[in-house]
Amino acid sequence: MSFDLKAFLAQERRQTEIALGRCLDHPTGLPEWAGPVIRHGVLSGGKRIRPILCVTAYRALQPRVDPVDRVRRLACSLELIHAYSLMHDDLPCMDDAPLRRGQPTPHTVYGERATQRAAAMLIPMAARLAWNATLDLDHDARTAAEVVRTLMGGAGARGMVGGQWMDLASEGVAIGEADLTRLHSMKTGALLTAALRVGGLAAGADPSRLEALESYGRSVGLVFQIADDILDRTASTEALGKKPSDVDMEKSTYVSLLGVEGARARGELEVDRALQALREADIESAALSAIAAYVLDRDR
Ligand code: GRG
Repeated sequence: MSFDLKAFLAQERRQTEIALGRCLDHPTGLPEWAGPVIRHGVLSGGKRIRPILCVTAYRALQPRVDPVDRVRRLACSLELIHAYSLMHDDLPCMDDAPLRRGQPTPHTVYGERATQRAAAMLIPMAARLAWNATLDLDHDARTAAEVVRTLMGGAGARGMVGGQWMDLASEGVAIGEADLTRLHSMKTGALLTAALRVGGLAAGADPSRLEALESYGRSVGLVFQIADDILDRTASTEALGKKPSDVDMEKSTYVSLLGVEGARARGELEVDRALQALREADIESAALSAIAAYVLDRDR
């Protein structure tokens, strides 16, 4: 029987959004003004691919249905980090983007200062959520600490923030494929990889399976960026829900280095690597396999 990825993703996205809404219902210690800004940044659409990967990795190793809502709560911590990064990335001092997902970006509605600050509040909120949700899954403090370390590692200077820094530093500079891959492995790949590892840790995976999930994540992260570069060159503003930006910013991309066909071939190679990592660790998951291919073929 073939796997209906479209239905799976739609269902997972709905469940993730319900869980995200609950996480934001009673945030502790937030000033009142920050609530609407955070809700706008976190709840206005998106593919929710990071929490979906986290829950899907968990299910691949631990098919017990019972605690899936608690795993989903844990998975929301990844989306909070992702949301903060997009809120900052769209600010006038960065990409200066008025639109994301076809909707006005938070700073165009609430102003720059409020958006900067509210987005920063999402970082400790995500760490606290990851800690509490891991303990709620009956793991001990050691595992909870490892989950938080994984999340913050993916988000930090050796992960997403470091990659963003490299990206800013390379604007207007021609960089080769090796540097481009390093940059994106950090900027986009590290948080995706963290999502898989967090799912694996929640499922109590052994080190070899954790490594396989991370290897899958690294490959899917690259595929994700390659697809982004292809879409940036080939898709319309309406289809993307934002203005394509790479050419304006004079950035090296997989498409500028390899052409659309070459970039696609590179993406296909990486999809194969992702699937091989799962096979070698005996991780059978129709969903993870289908997601790897979808990430390359997505249209937004
Ligand atoms: C100032 C150095 C510095 C860092 C601040 C802004 C920031 C932290 C990091 C930005 C990281 C960034 C923009 C990564 C790009 C990730 C990416 C591919 C975003 C698009 O993700 P999708 O396609 O978005 O999953 P949706 O809309 O589906 O949620």
